[in-house]
Amino acid sequence: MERGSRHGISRGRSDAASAETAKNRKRSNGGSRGERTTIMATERTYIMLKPDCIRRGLAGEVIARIERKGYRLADAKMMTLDEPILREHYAHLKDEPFFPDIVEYMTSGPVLAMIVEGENAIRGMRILMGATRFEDAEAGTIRGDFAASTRYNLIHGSDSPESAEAEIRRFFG
Ligand code: DAT
Ligand code: MG
Repeated sequence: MERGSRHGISRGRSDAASAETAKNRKRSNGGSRGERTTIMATERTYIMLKPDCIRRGLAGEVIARIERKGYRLADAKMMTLDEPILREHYAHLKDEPFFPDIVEYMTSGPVLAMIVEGENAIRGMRILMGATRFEDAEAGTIRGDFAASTRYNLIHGSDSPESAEAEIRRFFG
């Protein structure tokens, strides 16, 4: 019954993600005694509630959505960011004309830095968050429901296994 194609979904994923999946691949004892000893493929992703999310009192709402999805908070801390860490974190945007605005916004108040853990949590959190451009973020997503601006978009989430690892190291060392 268990065919190779079931695991074929890992094709096309990055090596790191595939390795993670292989390491944690679902295992079952066959269930003949009704036991459920399934080990899920887990990932850890870096999630950050941005200053507008904290200021607007939406942290509880957003964390509730994350927890209702079935993900767990593995770690969390309030932080105030400075420009050097933002230059690292948003290195891919440092030449954009709006980069100074991002720095101003992201240093305007505390953020809540979190490690979120769960099955396929990296991609899953990006889906819960919604699209980067606020006009593309669908209703039902965090950004789609609460953000009316691309800059003030409430939440950051790692976009790949590589960035999740680097960002967790950056913020939780
Ligand atoms: P994401 O946060 O969805 O990973 P990103 O990494 O491309 O998106 O950009 C980081 C943040 O920079 C984004 O959350 C908001 C801001 N940003 C991106 N593109 C922007 C734009 N065209 N105008 C204003 N802010 C932008
Ligand atoms: Mg990003």
